[in-house]
Amino acid sequence: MVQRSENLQVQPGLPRSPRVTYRMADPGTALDEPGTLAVFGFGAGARGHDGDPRWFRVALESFDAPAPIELWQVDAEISYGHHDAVRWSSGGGWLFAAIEVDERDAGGMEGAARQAYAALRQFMSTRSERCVLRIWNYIANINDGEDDAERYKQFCDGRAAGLDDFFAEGFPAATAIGHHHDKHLLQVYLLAGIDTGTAVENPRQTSAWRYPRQYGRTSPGFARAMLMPAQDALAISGTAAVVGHASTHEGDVEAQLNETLTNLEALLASADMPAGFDTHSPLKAYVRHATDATRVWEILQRRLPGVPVLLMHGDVCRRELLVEIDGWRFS
Ligand code: 3EB
Repeated sequence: MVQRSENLQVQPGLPRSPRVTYRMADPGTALDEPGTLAVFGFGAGARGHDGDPRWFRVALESFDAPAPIELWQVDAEISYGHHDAVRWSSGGGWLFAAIEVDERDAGGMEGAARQAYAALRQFMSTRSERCVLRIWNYIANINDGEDDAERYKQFCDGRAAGLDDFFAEGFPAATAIGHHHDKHLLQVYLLAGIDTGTAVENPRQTSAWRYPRQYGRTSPGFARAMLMPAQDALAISGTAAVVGHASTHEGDVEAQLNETLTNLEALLASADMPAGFDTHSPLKAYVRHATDATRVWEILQRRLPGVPVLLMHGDVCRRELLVEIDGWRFS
């Protein structure tokens, strides 16, 4: 549990978390708005402003057609630029940084992960917003390969090598999802700030960095969620039907989704957040099989009415897992 005197209190003096919203809008219009830190498009059809480092096209298709864009916005002037292979923007004490690596330029999956994380670590050492709170990883064909040669496990090895001791004081919240857009493309982006957040674990789940050896040589380094510095939002990591360290309900997408929702509720309770999600809690549901999308959408409509959920076509990092949810809970 997060140590706090009573209920969750927004911490005065610390910068409010960026607002995260989905919107049916033109990316150019969103980029022109004051305080826009980042704008995300989804899928091959997303058209943005490739010259603007704040524009990022996620290599996953949305089941919504046309897909909305995602906006990160703060109440501050924004600066942006490039630093070697990293593109970034900053304002109000917040930092967005992103990198894309072609695996062919890095000797494969493990090398690409090492290169991406080493580049981000090097870039972060030049910044004052040094506390990485949340990271997203989109990985081609994540479940290809057997056992320790599975690409997700190679990714975990390379990530740890590239990070070195960067997260020695604690892991950020994270997502790692597979895409099929371009088989050589690794995408990594992050949100960092000046102040530290509070990592939140889920009492129903073994912490990922303590997963036993069967899940790979290198345990995945991420926290289940991150309470933002001002305690005005919870950044929720990719959450699936994992109980303890085991995958549950193999082959049953509906039961996996219910277990995932139970995990999300446990996480909110663990962070002292009010139960449930609302219209200001943007979530993403990643669905492995397109044939499950309608079923997942129907269940989410019923269980999370009014909650903005972007339904994405993506592979969870264990091949038996059929659905995963991540996102934000603003207080
Ligand atoms: C799990 O519960 C699902 O490697 O960064 C979720 C979130 C998962 C992040 C990561 C992996 C990662 O273990 C997998």
